[in-house]
Amino acid sequence: MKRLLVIYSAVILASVLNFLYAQSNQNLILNGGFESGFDGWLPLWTRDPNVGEILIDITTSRTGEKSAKIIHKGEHDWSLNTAKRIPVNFGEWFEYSAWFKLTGQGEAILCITTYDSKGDPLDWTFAEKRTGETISWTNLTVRFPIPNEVAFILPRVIGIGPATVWVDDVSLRKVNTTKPGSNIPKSIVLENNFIKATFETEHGTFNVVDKRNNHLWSQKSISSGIVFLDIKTNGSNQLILDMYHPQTSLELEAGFTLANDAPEILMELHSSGAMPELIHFPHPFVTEKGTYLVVPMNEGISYPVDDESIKPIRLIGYGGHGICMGFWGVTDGIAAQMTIIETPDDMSIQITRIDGTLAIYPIWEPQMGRFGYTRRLRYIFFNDGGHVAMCKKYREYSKRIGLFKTLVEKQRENPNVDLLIGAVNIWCWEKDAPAFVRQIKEAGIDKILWSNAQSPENIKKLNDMGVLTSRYDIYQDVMDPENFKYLASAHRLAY
Ligand SMILES: [Ca+2]
Repeated sequence: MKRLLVIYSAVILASVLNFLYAQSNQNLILNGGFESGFDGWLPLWTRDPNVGEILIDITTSRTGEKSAKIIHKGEHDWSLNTAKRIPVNFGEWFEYSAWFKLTGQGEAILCITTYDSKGDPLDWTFAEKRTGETISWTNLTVRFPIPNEVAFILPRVIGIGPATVWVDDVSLRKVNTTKPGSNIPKSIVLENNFIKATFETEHGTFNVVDKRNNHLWSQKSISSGIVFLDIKTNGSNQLILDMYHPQTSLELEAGFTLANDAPEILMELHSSGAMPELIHFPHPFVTEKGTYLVVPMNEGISYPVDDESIKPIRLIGYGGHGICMGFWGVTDGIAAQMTIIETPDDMSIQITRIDGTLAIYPIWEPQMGRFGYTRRLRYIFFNDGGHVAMCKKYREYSKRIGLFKTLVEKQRENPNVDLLIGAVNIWCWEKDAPAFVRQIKEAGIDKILWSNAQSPENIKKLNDMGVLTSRYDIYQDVMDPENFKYLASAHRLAY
């Protein structure tokens, strides 16, 4: 399902959330319970031909006597649309709800398609919520405000993959609200001796000028689904955004604080409550051709941002096969922008492509199903030093949080660390490792880390030759085997 880029304008609501649970109005969906057959609904659409059918099931219902039953055998998506687009106004709030039963591998998704005043679609799957297989009738409800530029909405039930899905009691109700409040400025400026950061309230993006070299760092909005409710300042150096995330029904507050005496902005994201979906925020800084990303994946990788062979990828912030240190950055070799992830435990970074060049933004994940603790990022701007300046900055930060330990300090505890410094890391399945290492040494390589398993006799021979021997052990799967059934996959043996 392709999601169209939607740009939300800021909405001020004088009293943000007291209306959410206010008395609901009438159901705007005709025949949401399918008691009159398919009155008010369009025929089922499927992406692949001849893979889906829909019927009224008179043996299964949540209320009344009937429900809609969709039998879909295709791998791709299907859609059941209401027949009429509903005219809406900027700032109005709605509650959209339906009940589902589902068997099979696929998913059912409650969502809204938004349209502008010309009738052109803006977002095919705004305010979506989804379910996989259910045990009994399951409710999906989403509450959302109408973003600026949206003139019509079309409530839909869609799905993806093979499944049998029953739908009943679909309702869309306008929620009583207070009207949007006074206007907010188009932009808000945070400025110190180093940088001038202008927050554009229309798109929710920063333009940051580094005053030392006049370099402009601009963010571009992604389709995050987040709606801004209120934007205010706290003193001259802090910007506070009140936001709403329809997919999770979470209220969010983001604070951006400019440092007094450094080219740095601290972002803090607060919320509380259950977090059933990921949150994509804030927007990425776009990159320019000729620059390169700096990503601490494994030993560290830099990606030319205009290299088309590099595919978008999501990297976890908290473990192997993700990033090994909590930061990312971009540089032209001199000027640089770096983001230190001060809370990397429940998040990922997404490398994406915007207007042809690579860029990175954060994705926040739940902490045991909830938003949990305050999430923090620190933007840092360099006028010189490129990726080396970034690394030095991270070194300074790692000292502050107690992660820093030099090789000299490690060597005091384990003299073999000396063998590691400057060593090649050999991964090799050669059975006669000593003979192979002898050849490597004859070729002029003195320092060797041998990483693959060998017999005890061979290990001793390697050690006697001055080779550091080790093996790749991971401990993430050391657990009661009874718990394996709760995991998607598990390594049975450390290797
Ligand atoms: Ca019904």
